[in-house]
Amino acid sequence: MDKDVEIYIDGKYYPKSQAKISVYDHGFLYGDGVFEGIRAYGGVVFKLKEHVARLYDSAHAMMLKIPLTQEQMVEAVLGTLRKNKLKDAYIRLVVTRGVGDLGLDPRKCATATVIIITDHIVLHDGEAKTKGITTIVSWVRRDPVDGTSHEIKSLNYLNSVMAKIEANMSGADEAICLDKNGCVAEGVGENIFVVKNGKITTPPTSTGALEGITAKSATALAKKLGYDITITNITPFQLFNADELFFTGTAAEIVPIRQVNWRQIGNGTAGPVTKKLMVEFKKIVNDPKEGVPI
Ligand code: PXG
Repeated sequence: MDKDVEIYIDGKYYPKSQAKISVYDHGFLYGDGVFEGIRAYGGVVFKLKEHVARLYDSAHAMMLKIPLTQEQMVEAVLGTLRKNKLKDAYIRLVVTRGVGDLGLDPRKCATATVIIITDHIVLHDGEAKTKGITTIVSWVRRDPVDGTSHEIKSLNYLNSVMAKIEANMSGADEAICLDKNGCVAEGVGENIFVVKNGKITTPPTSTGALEGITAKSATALAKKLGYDITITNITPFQLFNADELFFTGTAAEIVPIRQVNWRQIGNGTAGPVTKKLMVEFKKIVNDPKEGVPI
């Protein structure tokens, strides 16, 4: 765990202790950049091409030019994993606007900085997966889609960080964020799903939620199992009265939610639909058809 991993910065590798960027990098000064969190399971990088495509979509929305093609980026990620001899890993892909001056004008940044961190994955204890986690609905609203929406996976995560702090201070495991109209958007780094009377719903991305790659997989699995999935507005009331709730995300995978603002959800443990989806998800993560082999 404390081994010094080799980190890719602009085509070169540096040991973790020497992997550094300039304090004039606009990713640091202004949060001007994009990122992806990706996982490798048993030698397969789950949905690597989809994550890279989303990175480029985020960058395109910010008019940030990435100095590699998507194919070169895929190869760079695989190369970094091979260099570190990792088969199960957490991958953080970061592209910043690059080094500029002390003004926010991106035209001062000649080239983007590309960083690939591949590290050992820190697994959370199994209790969250079997019993479910506790949550609070945070006062921190998701930025609207015409603001710094989470549709763009940018380096500005203060919105999520503020909500996470509130969860921490409340003794809850995670926070749920509402959109500006008071409907449910997502977690701080997870999408959210509701199960009620055998039907599954999830909020639209128009509330400012990220279009989650794990959410898409979970949706496909649920459909395969015969469940109806609808994208619709969800109120906090509907969360409180759900039969089951679960989060999806690269870090979280599929995790049951057993409490929202001190209200018990369903029978207060992982529900049957969530459990079925967790089993199916585990089966696909290291399938070469679902990702790219290292
Ligand atoms: N919403 C937001 C705001 C996210 O940042 C998700 C949903 C889930 O998306 P995916 O595509 O991963 O299913 C995310 C993902 C972290 C961390 O360190 C956060 C994410 C990914 C990886 C790590 O908290 N966010």
